[in-house]
Amino acid sequence: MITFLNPLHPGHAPVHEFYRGERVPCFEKPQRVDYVEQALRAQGHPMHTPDFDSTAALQQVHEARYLSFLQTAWSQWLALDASNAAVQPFPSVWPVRTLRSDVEPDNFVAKLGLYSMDNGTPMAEGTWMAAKTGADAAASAARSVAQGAPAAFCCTRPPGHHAGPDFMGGYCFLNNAAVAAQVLRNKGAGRVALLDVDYHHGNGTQSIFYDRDDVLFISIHGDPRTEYPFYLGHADERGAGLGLGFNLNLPLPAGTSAARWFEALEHACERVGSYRADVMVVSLGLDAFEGDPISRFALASSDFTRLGARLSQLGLPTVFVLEGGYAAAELGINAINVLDGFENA
Ligand code: OKP
Ligand code: ZN
Repeated sequence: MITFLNPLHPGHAPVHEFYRGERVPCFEKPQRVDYVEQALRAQGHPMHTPDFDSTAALQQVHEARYLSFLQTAWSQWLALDASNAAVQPFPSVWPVRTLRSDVEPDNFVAKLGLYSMDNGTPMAEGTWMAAKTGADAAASAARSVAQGAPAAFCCTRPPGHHAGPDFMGGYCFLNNAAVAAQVLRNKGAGRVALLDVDYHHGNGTQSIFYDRDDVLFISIHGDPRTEYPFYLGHADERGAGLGLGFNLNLPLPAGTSAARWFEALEHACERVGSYRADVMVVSLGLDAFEGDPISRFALASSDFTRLGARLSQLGLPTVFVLEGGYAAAELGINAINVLDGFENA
């Protein structure tokens, strides 16, 4: 399967995040994509550099003031104090209910809070270029499918599905899957199905497309009553306005078996079929894996082959976009299994 690899992902390498109030090494680390790249190369999968600029699609799925903040965030951080080069910025204050988010403050940390949903999304010097080039990789994969490729894989980090119209969060800055869906629409697809199989609900993607009927969003994920991102992803969120009926959440309890997970996948596939999608984007999180250190589903590596095979039965041109998955050493086999399952079915 044609694969677009983000060559600048190693530039996004923050050192620590917070867990139970303590600093711990980042789960979302460059080795994740290194393992996937090694597995793809070992199988002789063709590997391409991003060759399509995502700027236009980014401006359609994100707000302008958020994009300009993200692009300049590191230089703003350094402008506070040159010694900030050695430390990571974190937000410490947020405009929750009754506070104003329409006025952008001058204070950098206040801006960071305005544009963040959590304090779990550390930045580094190369974050903007890594995220932007990752969005380019997603746009490139979408273009290749729009031009007739049966499927394409965007191999990138940081992930994207928690990033909303004007906020970062959950290790995500730019919503790569939303960019892919938007590029497919821009290139003439009438109806795009966007299926998110990451363990965590794709709140950012849902929010971006919530009032639209041209992109059907479906997500299978850990129940937000107990699982991140907590404040979105319930079954009663069905879309709004024109988009009513075009958002489908299938939350499952932490600890759900693979058998029950595949029942939810069946439900998702039925909806993709009834939507009569022209093309599909898959937010391919690999953290439904039984060995994932921060997630609680139970898919075995062989189940990822079954996932790929089931998706191929939909008969749709498909863009796969890598999202989460933190059992780094197993990401290679699990990613390969999805792609091989899809191609060999
Ligand atoms: C991103 B993706 C613990 C941090 C947990 C949230 C998980 C983000 C998952 N301090 N951070 O959907 O795989
Ligand atoms: Zn996840």
